[in-house]
Amino acid sequence: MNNPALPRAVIFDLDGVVVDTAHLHFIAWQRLAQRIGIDIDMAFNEQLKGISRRDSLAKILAYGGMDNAFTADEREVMAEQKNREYVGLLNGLTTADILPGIRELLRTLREQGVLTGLASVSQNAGHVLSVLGLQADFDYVADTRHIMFSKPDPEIFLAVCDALKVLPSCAVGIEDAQAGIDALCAGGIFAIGIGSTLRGAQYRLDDTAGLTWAAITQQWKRHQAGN
Ligand code: B16
Ligand code: MG
Repeated sequence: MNNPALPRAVIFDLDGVVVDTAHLHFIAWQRLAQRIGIDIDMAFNEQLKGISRRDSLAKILAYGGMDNAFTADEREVMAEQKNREYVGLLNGLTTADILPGIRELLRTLREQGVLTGLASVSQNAGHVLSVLGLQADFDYVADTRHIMFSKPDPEIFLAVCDALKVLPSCAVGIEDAQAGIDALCAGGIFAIGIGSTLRGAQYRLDDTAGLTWAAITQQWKRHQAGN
């Protein structure tokens, strides 16, 4: 099937695309890592973006040479501690933390009749959306309980396409994580990357401020034309 002249759906990542929570995940992981003697910095944190809680902890332990230092039960406790820390940091979250241009883009997508989906691997996604009052802005929010594989596997994005009844080739996905861009590409979804270091996206922006429907459709058309 040929791709439509305009995208039929836009699928958003949450942390780092809709809301400025990516640094809160980092702070919570950094505190946990410090307690067990592992130093992580923001460059390392890039590897944790879009990665599930359990897989993030595994990456941190491997980075600190502690792959085999803890039992499965101890890892569960550590992941739970990180989550408590993160949820505590979310107490300070307000609508001012919605990233620039996102509210306007969501409004325009509604006006244009373009479907909206959320593909976050965060188990706190529902809570964050409700704090921000954004629940009604999404036609479908991925249910992480039914997602088996973490990004860069395309499963979560394909599940959202399925629920919205839109072919992957008719959708756009917006991501701030390399794992997320890789997942979109693997799923055959037009990838928009937010961040200066991302590779492989069809369109890349340094931040969300320029993320307008006009810019998205312009890039979509350019891509369809093969430019
Ligand atoms: P939680 P996204 C991801 O959300 C974050 O990027 C990642 O840092 C975090 O570890 C993951 O959610 C799991 O979050 O511990 O709250 O379940 O970027 O997919 O919206
Ligand atoms: Mg993200």
